[in-house]
Amino acid sequence: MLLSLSIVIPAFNEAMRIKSSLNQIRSFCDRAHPSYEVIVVDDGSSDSTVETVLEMAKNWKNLRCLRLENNMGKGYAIRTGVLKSHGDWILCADADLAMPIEQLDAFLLAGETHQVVIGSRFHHGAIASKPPSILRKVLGRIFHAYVALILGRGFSDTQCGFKLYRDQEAVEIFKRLTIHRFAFDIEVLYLAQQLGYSIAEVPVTWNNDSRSTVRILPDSLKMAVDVLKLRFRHGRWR
Ligand SMILES: Nc1nc2c(ncn2[C@@H]2O[C@H](COP(=O)(O)OP(=O)(O)O)[C@@H](O)[C@H]2O)c(=O)[nH]1
Ligand SMILES: [Mg+2]
Repeated sequence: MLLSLSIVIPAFNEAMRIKSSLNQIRSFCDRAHPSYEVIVVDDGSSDSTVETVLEMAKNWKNLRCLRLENNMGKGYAIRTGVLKSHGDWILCADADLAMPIEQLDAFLLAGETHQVVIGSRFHHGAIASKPPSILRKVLGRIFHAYVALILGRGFSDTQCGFKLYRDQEAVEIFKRLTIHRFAFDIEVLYLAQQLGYSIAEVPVTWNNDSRSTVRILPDSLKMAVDVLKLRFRHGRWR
C-alpha cells in the first residue's frame, strides 16, 4: 500500500530539540512510509527554530517549514499545518517526540476502523520508559481530575501529543477549532464526537522530556478557563 502521510509538528522555541526528532522521523519514514511530508509550524519562536528546520530542509525534500509571525498557541499552529497538509493521514506530534515515531504503525492499524486515533499515556498498557517528575505527574493528575469533574470521564488522556487523523476528518475538525492554546485538544475531541467520528485510544510508550515549553502556572490557568468555556458551550462529554 502506498500511503501518503503528513506529519504536523507545532514548534515554539524548539531549536534545541527539534533536530533529533526530525532525524528520527526521517529515518523511520524513509524506510517504512516513503510517501510522506513533514510540516513544522513555527509558532512565532524567538530562537533559531526556523533556521534549524530550513537548514535541514535543504537536503530533505519532504520537509516544509510554515511560519507564524507571532506566537498563537499550539492549537492554532497545528490547525495551520493540518489545513496546509496533503496526506491521506495526518499525524500531529510534539517537537520533542516524547512518543517515539515507531508507534505510528499501531495508530494506522487503529485508523482502519476509527477516524481519530489518540495516544494515551494512562490507558492500560501504556509504558513510561522515562517517567515524568513528581511535579508533572501531580499536575497531570490534577488536570485529569479537573477535566473529569467538569466534562465527565470521557478519555483517559486528552493531552497526549501524538494523534492521528484521516485527512478529511482532520480538516472538518480543525476548521471549526476556536480554542488555540493547550486546551484545544479537548475541543478537538468534542468536535470529533459532534461530527460522529469514532475515536480510538491507543496506549503509548513514552519518554518524558523534562524540558517542557509549558509554563506551569499561566498555561494551566488558561487551560482551566478554556475547559470551563467548552463545558458551557457544549455540555459534558457524551
Ligand atoms: N508552550 C508552548 N508550546 C507550543 C506553543 N505552540 C506550539 N507549541 C508546541 O507544542 C508542543 C508542546 O510540547 P511540550 O513542550 O513537550 O509539552 P509537554 O510535553 O506537555 O511538556 C511542542 O511541540 C511545542 O513546541 C506555544 O505557544 N507554547
Ligand atoms: Mg513534551
